[in-house]
Parts: sequence; C-alpha cells; structure tokens
Amino acid sequence: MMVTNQVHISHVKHPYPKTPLSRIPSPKLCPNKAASTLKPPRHLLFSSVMASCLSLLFLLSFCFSSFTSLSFSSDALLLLQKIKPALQGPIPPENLQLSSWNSSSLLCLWRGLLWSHVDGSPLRCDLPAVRSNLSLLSDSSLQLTSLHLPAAALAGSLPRELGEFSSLRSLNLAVNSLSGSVPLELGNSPSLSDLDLSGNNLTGSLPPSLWNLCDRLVYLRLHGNTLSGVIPPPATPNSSCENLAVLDFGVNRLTGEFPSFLTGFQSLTDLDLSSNRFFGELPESISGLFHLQRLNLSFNKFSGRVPESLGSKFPASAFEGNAASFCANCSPDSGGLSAGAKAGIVIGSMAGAVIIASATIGWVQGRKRRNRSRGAEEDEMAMEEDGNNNGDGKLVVFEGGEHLTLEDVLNATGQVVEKTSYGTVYKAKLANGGNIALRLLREGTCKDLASSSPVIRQLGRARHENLVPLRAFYHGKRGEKLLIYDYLPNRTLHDLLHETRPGRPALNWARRHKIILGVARGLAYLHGGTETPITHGTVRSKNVFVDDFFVSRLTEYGLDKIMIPSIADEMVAAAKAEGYKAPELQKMRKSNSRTDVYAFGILLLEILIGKKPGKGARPGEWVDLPALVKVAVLEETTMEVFDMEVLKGIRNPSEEGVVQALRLAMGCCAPVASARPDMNEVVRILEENRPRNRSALYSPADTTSEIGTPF
Ligand SMILES: *[C@@H]1O[C@H](CO)[C@@H](O)[C@H](O)[C@H]1NC(C)=O
Ligand SMILES: *[C@@H]1O[C@H](CO)[C@@H](O)[C@H](O)[C@H]1NC(C)=O
Ligand SMILES: *[C@@H]1O[C@H](CO)[C@@H](O)[C@H](O)[C@H]1NC(C)=O
Ligand SMILES: *[C@@H]1O[C@H](CO)[C@@H](O)[C@H](O)[C@H]1NC(C)=O
Ligand SMILES: *[C@@H]1O[C@H](CO)[C@@H](O)[C@H](O)[C@H]1NC(C)=O
Ligand SMILES: *[C@@H]1O[C@H](CO)[C@@H](O)[C@H](O)[C@H]1NC(C)=O
Ligand SMILES: *[C@@H]1O[C@H](CO)[C@@H](O)[C@H](O)[C@H]1NC(C)=O
Ligand SMILES: *[C@@H]1O[C@H](CO)[C@@H](O)[C@H](O)[C@H]1NC(C)=O
Ligand SMILES: CC(=O)N[C@H]1CO[C@H](CO)[C@@H](O)[C@@H]1O
Repeated sequence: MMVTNQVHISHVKHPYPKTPLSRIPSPKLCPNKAASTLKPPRHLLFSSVMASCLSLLFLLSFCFSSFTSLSFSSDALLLLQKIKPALQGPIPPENLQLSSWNSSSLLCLWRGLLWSHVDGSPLRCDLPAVRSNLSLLSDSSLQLTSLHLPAAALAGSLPRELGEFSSLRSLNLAVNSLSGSVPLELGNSPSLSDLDLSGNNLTGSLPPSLWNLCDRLVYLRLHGNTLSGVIPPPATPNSSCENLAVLDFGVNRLTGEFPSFLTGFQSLTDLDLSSNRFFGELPESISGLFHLQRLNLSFNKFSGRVPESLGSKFPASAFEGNAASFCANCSPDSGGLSAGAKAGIVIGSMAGAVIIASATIGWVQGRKRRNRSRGAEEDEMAMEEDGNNNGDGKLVVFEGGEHLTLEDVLNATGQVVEKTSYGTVYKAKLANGGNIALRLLREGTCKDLASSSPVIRQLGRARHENLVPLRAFYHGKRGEKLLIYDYLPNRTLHDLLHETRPGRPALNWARRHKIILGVARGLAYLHGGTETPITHGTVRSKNVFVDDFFVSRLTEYGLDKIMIPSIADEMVAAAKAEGYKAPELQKMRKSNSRTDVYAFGILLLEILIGKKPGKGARPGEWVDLPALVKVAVLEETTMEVFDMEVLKGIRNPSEEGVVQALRLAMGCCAPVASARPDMNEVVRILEENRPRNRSALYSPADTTSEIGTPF
C-alpha cells in the first residue's frame, strides 16, 4: 500500500514529462471522443476545438502522461493536476474542500466527487471496506461521474479539461467566485447532463459548443454571472435538446432577440431569461412550449405583446420590467396618480412586485410631534379611530421607540431588504440619520385591528437580549400595518452559513455554539418568559441576526398570529419549502411551541451540517437533514455529516459538545411532538455541553483569516 502511495506521489512530481510531439499517441483528451459525438454540420466547430487543443502543448503532454501511466486513475490525476489548481485560484489560503483532493489521502475522502466502475456501477464509498481501500487511487478504471462543489469558495477559473472526463454526468460549481469564461471544451464533454455554474463571476459569451451537449442535457443553469453577447444557436437547425428540462440564463448580460431556437426545446419545464438585455418581440412559437411550468422574462427590453397563452398561464411578474406594452393582462388604468394618492403609494401597492432600490416610504404633511409618554400606547390602542382624523393612520410606540414620530416613519427613505408574499422589510433611514427596520404587512393580510392589536402589544413588550425589539407599530387607513424594529446591519445566520463573501468570519464550533445558544434562549423567553407565551412561528436561519460578537437575535416572532388564516397558511407553506415545518403541521395549521422546537432542531442541524434544509437548488431536490443524519448513523459515518469547519481544531467531538448537540437536534426533530424537549431543557443541555476552548470564540485573527471558507 505504501508503494502505491509513493509511486503516485513521485508521479505527481513530474506532471509534464518532456516528450517529443511525434511520440504522442492518439490523446485521450483531444477530440476523439468529442468527434464521435459531433454531427457533420459541426465540423467547423470541431476543427476550432482541434486547433485550440493542438496549440496547447502542455495539454497534449498531459494527454500523454495519462496514457502512459496506466497504473493511475486518469480521472484522479486530471483532478489533481489540472482541475484543482485551476478551480482553486490564487492561493493561499488553501481551499478547504480542494485540499481533500490529495494524493496521500483515500480517494473516497476527496470531497465533492462520485465515481463509477468501468461497468457503470457506482463506487460504494459508503461501504467501510471500499472507503478504506488505498488502491483505489491507482485504479485506472475508475471514472468520475459527478463533481459537486457548490458554495465552496472556489476562486479560480473553469479549466478546459473539465470537458475531458468521459463519464462526468453532473457538474455543479454554483455559488463560488469563479471568473473567466465558460471554456469551449466543456461542450465536448461526452456524458454531461447536468451543468450548474450559477452564482459565479463568469464573463465572456457562451461557447457555441454548448449545444453539443444538447442530446443529454437535462439541467443547464448559468444564473447570476456576467455572461454577455448573444446566445449562440445550435449548429444543427431544429435541434430539440429533447431531455432539456431546465434552462436558466437569468441575471446575466446576454443580449439579442429572444432565441427562437429555444421554442424547439419541447421538454422545457423551466425557462429563465430574466434580468438580461434581451429585446424585441417574442416569437409566436413560444406558445408551443407546452410543458413550461415556470417562465421568467422579467427585466429585459422585450416589447410587443405577450402571447395570450403565456399571459394567462404565468403571473404578471414573469413579464414585468420590460417595455410598458409587454405585460400580461395589461389593464389600461395604470395612468397618472394624483399627488395626494402619492403618500401611500409604496405602502399601498405591494401587489406589483417591483424591485425598489430606493423609495420614499410615504410623505405626510403638517403632523405635530406628539407627547410620547409611556402608557399613551394603551389609550391609543383603545381608541379605534383616533380623533385626529387627517387620514394618516396611527403610530403606537413601545419601550425604546418613544422618540419616533409618525412623520419620521412615513418620511423615511427605504431600501427593500426582504420580500415575502405577505409583506416587505425595508431598511429605512430616518431624517435624523438613524436607521430602522420597517416590516410592512400588505393590506388584507392581517386580521382586523381589534384582534391583532393585543398580540402586537404583547410583542411590543417582549424584551430579551436575543430578540430584535419591536419599537413601534403603525396602522394605516387602508389597513396596512408597519412594524418598526431596530435595524440590525449585521448578517443573518442564513447568510453566514450559506453565502461565501469575503470577510465572512470563520464559524468554528465555539461560535456556532454561542449563536445557537442565543437562539435557544430567545425562544425559551418567548415560550415562557412573558405573561402570555408567544410562539415564534417562523424559526429559520433567515430570521436570526448575528452580530460581530456572535450574539444572535430572533426576528419575525409572533407574526403568524396576526395574519388572516390564508396568509398564515402561506407562512406554513413557506416553512415547509424551507424544511422547517414540523410533521404535525400537515393536519393542524397553527404553530405552537412544539412546532417551534422542531424548527429549532432543523436550525441546529443546519448549523452543525452546514447545509440548507428543504427545497434544494434544483427541481425535485430535497434536503432532509434529519434523514441525512439517520443514514450517516446507520452507516457509521456520523462524523462525516458535520460541516468541516465545525470539527476544525476539535480533538474530541464528544468532549466539546458537538455530538451532544447533534443528539439534541435529533431529539427536537422527533416526529412525535410530545417526545420533543421544551426550550428550557434545550437551553440547559446546550449550556451543559459547551465547547471547552473559549478562546476560539474571540481570537481576533480568526475573523478574516478564513475568507471564503466553504460550507
Ligand atoms: C495531503 O494531506 C496530508 C495530510 O492530510 C498533508 O500532510 C499533505 O501536505 C497534503 N499534500 C498536499 C499536496 O496537499
Ligand atoms: C481495492 O480496490 C482495488 C482497485 O479498485 C480492487 O482491485 C480491490 O479489490 C479493492 N479491495 C477491496 C478489499 O475492496
Ligand atoms: C467580477 O469580475 C470583474 C472583472 O473580471 C471584477 O471587476 C468584479 O469585481 C468581479 N465581481 C465579483 C463579485 O467578484
Ligand atoms: C426545420 O424546420 C423547418 C420548419 O419547421 C423546416 O422547414 C426545415 O426543413 C427543418 N430543417 C431540418 C433540417 O429539418
Ligand atoms: C424573475 O426574475 C427576477 C429577476 O431575475 C426575480 O427578481 C424574480 O423573483 C423572478 N420571478 C419569478 C417568479 O421567479
Ligand atoms: C407629556 O405628557 C406627560 C404626562 O402624560 C407630561 O408630564 C409631560 O410634560 C408631557 N410632555 C410634553 C412635551 O408635553
Ligand atoms: C419629508 O420629506 C419631504 C420631501 O422628501 C420634505 O420636503 C419634508 O421636509 C420632510 N419632512 C420632514 C419633517 O423631514
Ligand atoms: C483554541 O482555539 C484557538 C483558536 O481557534 C486555537 O488557536 C487554539 O489552539 C485552541 N486551543 C486548544 C487547546 O485547542
Ligand atoms: C453594528 C455592527 O455590529 N456593525 C458591524 C457589522 O459588520 C461590519 C462588518 O461585517 C462591521 O464593520 C460593522 O461595524
């Protein structure tokens, strides 16, 4: 076994043997395979690929080396020599995921990869005997079938060799910082059916070879890059890409008319061309995409009319942000507004989902500053229609919000922070320079004032270190409601866990423990620390703010109780899509403290595993965190479910409370509600099982040294 390793290492040291060109055998990497998949009309393309390939001396010498060293898995070698350095980008710091691709570690421990044997059967890395097999690295018959490193802080570029894996079916490098262009050679990949490069910084135009993949391609996602130019048409006319279901080019800088060849892709179920620079009219033939379930053409420069069949099938938001004529079921009444109507315009018209970069929340004249003494709140709530009926609505302030006036609030300029079906959160700047967070509940979403005001008043009294305090409440004439909270500039737990941004602090176990303990304490307070228990209702990582000291603060608590039933249902449905919904909520709609505990359990798993629960990025994908843990426990690979960052620097996971936290999370996610612990118990268990290394919490050097650590 040692011999294998040594041979391999010594091989790696000489990746590019100096070889005369004449001795190079028919190289695997160059387009033999590609050629066989190309149809005659593509010969032009083929020769350009050939040319670029021939010009790459080093590439050819690599072809040679992989052919002569039959004792190595050529795909593994390709990964080590070409893919890893290119994806990694400038080092240091060394990429945590890619560092596992290492000639001295077991092949099964290389992150993000799936392999198959030559007969197509998958390599069973879940079996301990296979996992510990040292000879796999040198098994030349193993073939890479899947490379998934989403959100892995990859900072390099896409190497052309990505197109050379003969059995690679699925390539997902979404949400990284990859730059450069999509290499032409990727189009020659013989087996690729699922390509996701969304959320990177890819530039340049799409390679025409893309459609060489047409016959096998099922998913193609390039959302959120900086790709430009016209989408090249397939080399063969009337291509149907008959398996292609999802095509997402949204949020790029692509231009040109609607690519009419797309209407021949009959299997499309999802088509996103939003936020690009497409222009012109849609071809009538687009109506022939019968299987389309999701369509987004918003924020382009499309003109003309939306074909009726599309207009009736898809919401107006699928077409917004184009020429005025380009709208579904356009109604001609969207004319001028009187100056008087302007005041409440933003507040009132939440239906059209417009992205407002900066908007005046409202404007009210001549309102005098009121005496905001404590206790006034009760009177105001009691008075249904305040005598001061100039149509402004009412502002009720709570502790810490005494300085706010209606004028301040309505005159604040806002920036949309988050949008949901029932409302919008703004970051609003007060005239005096301070910031507040405004949660605007769309009219018609709340119960009437009489039944919602006692709940809101109760929320206004809740004060705890781990809650974002509600400072005031505005009730407008049209029934719209504004909840005014402290504005917390710092990030949500969701951002911290799932978004790689430069400057993101390292999330070692000590820090994660502090965050989750804060969440637990906040929930325990809501459930038992106030006169009437409050159910949070929407525990999820997006509703947890985390500051620079890893103090967490819950927001959006208690709101489901003031919503009308159909909106409360929508909130439950959203919780389901995000994977936080307790099983018993199928039957019963109202959240309670036990369903909060369930959602907390999922949140704790999310923190430990580093994966986003619920609906995955692709259709049909579902991340069931408790199931993931159960499988890992059965297969005795429990330690592998943890996010790598959690275990970093931890010698004994059960002494540091990591294992206990996993057990606790599974207890909280018990399918039977009565088997779940209550939040006080959760707090106790977390407090008793603390990480020992407290210095890991505050080590200042750690704050930025881990830029882009993967999740
Ligand atoms: C491979 O990993 C081992 C330990 O896991 C480490 O000592 C070695 O430096 C790594 N080699 C490379 C080339 O990254
Ligand atoms: C280890 O892998 C090699 C190469 O794939 C294979 O020939 C051998 O049978 C495997 N050994 C075990 C114990 O599975
Ligand atoms: C994307 O790339 C461009 C130029 O290559 C650069 O200016 C820009 O900062 C990059 N954006 C991100 C988010 O990395
Ligand atoms: C492509 O389709 C058009 C119209 O459907 C037809 O006239 C043309 O002959 C087709 N071309 C090929 C090569 O099939
Ligand atoms: C359509 O795309 C826009 C911009 O890319 C996005 O904001 C919007 O949420 C999308 N709408 C739907 C229904 O997916
Ligand atoms: C506000 O009202 C309180 C009594 O409710 C009174 O003592 C105080 O002087 C008033 N302040 C102003 C500025 O009117
Ligand atoms: C409110 O905003 C308007 C225009 O933005 C401005 O003219 C007015 O002075 C503001 N009122 C206050 C009290 O700041
Ligand atoms: C504690 O954590 C710090 C920072 O992560 C680390 O440098 C130190 O080695 C750790 N100490 C122990 C005893 O693990
Ligand atoms: C109020 C506060 O904590 N602000 C901090 C938010 O985070 C940024 C960096 O991520 C700091 O610069 C701010 O001071």
